[in-house]
Amino acid sequence: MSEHKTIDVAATQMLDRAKEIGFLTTFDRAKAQEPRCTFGNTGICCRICLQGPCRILPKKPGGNKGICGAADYTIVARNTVRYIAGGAAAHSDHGRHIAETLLHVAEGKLHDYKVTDPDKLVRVAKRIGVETEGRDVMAITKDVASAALAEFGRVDETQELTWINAYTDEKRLDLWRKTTIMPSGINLSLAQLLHQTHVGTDSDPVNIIFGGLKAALCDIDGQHLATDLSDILFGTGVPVVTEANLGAIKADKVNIALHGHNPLLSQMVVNAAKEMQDEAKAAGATGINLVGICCTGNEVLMREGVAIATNFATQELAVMTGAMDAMVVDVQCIMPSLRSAAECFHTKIVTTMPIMKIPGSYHFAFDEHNAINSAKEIIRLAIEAYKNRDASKVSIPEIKNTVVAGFSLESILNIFGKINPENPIRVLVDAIEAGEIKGIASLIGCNNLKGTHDQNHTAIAIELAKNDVFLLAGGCSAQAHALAGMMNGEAVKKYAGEGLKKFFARLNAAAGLTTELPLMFHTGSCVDYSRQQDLVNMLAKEMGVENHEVPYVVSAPEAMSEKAVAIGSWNVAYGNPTHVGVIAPTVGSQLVNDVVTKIAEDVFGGFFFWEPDALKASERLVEIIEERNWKNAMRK
Ligand code: NFS
Ligand code: SF4
Repeated sequence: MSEHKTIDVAATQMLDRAKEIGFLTTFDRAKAQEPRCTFGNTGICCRICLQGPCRILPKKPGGNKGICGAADYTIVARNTVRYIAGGAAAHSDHGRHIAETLLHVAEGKLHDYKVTDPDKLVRVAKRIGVETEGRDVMAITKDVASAALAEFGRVDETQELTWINAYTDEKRLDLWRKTTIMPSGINLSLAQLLHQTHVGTDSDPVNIIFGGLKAALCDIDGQHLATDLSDILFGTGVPVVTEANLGAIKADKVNIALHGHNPLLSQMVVNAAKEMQDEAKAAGATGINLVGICCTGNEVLMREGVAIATNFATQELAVMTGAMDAMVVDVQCIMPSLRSAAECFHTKIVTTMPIMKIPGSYHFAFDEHNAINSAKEIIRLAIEAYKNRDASKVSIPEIKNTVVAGFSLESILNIFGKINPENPIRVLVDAIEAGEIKGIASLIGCNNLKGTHDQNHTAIAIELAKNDVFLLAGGCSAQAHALAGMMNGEAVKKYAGEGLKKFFARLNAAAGLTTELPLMFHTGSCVDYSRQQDLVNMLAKEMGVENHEVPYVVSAPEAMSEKAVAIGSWNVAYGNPTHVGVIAPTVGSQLVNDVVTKIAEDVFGGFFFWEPDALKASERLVEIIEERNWKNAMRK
């Protein structure tokens, strides 16, 4: 529909605006990268040592291997698992930061953070085996935070990670033990994987992939503790109504975008903003308006109802509105080009973390010991910037959609519990067994400009909904649905199949919310995907089947980041069929590609498949769900 490769109308308007002012966006840069190098695209380029880059040139004598003798399968396997290492490092380091903060709260060293959800604290403590009876909140907090931190430094290989052990069923754990992918410590596994893939260490592709899966289990472990501890610190999400798209940026307010991933800072900005409306008014605005981008946006959406401005691929376009006064960023998925985008306007890009700086942008070292004051100073920077805003340059697309979000596992079960208080998860199982819904799909992952921005996210959601698949969503995928107006009750009427509509009608009648439930339940940021897996684990138990028998699929139509590779990989290890909408750089080795798309199913029950076509992908996803249902019926 547009030369711009996005389905988002607001984004299209802003891309025209970028063109007018001569700013080259990520969409232009994506075009400039074409055509891609086939070696890199298929994964057969190795740069692991300084003799490289080595490419696989099968027709040249001596060219069918790297200089060291590494074959295509070794090169492809090593490249793939190094993505996992990067992703798991990012997720778990985020988790470690939260754990450290929680420990410091327990030790009385931090005053701007507190235990907001003591019930969750107790639930998590019980789950991981921390004594709760007769103990005070801070003592429990200290033990829970210490248990989380212990996940990182553990080097005793006779021990196992606490979190995945506590949340995963015994059969699956045994399978991981048997396949030697059960990790002991996060740092250890990640270091071992880098060692394993060093020049001249492992050349066995299957062994390398198993090393990668071990790291992927560290990823879910780090994710799970990040979610649990964030909920303890900031509260567990409950359904909220808000809005999404660039129209959520307000011309008459000081606009601050919260972008990145870590709620430690963004939550403080939310808290501080509540107290600082008058300062914004004194500067001539009508108040402060916060909007979210990427997963920090999802964090404050879940807990505070902060509106979504946009998702990953269109982050520069929030600046193009000319009304963004400051963009406060922490870590991950923040485009370095934001600074040049900001230079066209008055916008301040504020980096806040010691490991994330952008040359030429403003760095404000965030200090947890002085968190609220740090957040206030950042807001003051935005208010100052607002004073320099050029009204003639402001053009905000008048596009925004209603969003119903905030579906933590607790809030999902709470809704089901309105129908079946004794056994909430039974509600979902009954709906599956009655054929009202076919199964469940999680729509996850990033934006990837190898395709059209947001197109496949929405197309797949529509197809699955039509086929009565109950949808969960997270990360930038959830934001795609929110931006497109699909995360509300209207979308159920428009897109859900008859069975799914009936299911929603029953839920709506019981839920007692002031709004209708949305077409997909937004479980939060990518670091929160353990909420989805926990639901699947509960389903398996209630259905009396194993994880890989649950009618459940995962789809990441625009997977992009290393984190996405790690997430996809633990999904496969859990037994989940995982669709990826871009052709993965494993295709350069038939062997490795077969291992992850076929053999994985024999071992774990989960597997990857690559399918850039939304309709074909949806058909396959529905088929997989139906096949699992059919097998479950046969077993009875
Ligand atoms: Ni997930 Fe969230 Fe978005 Fe991808 Fe990046 S923000 S952590 S990695 S791009 S979904
Ligand atoms: Fe080439 Fe081997 Fe070095 Fe890779 S590790 S760059 S294949 S010599």
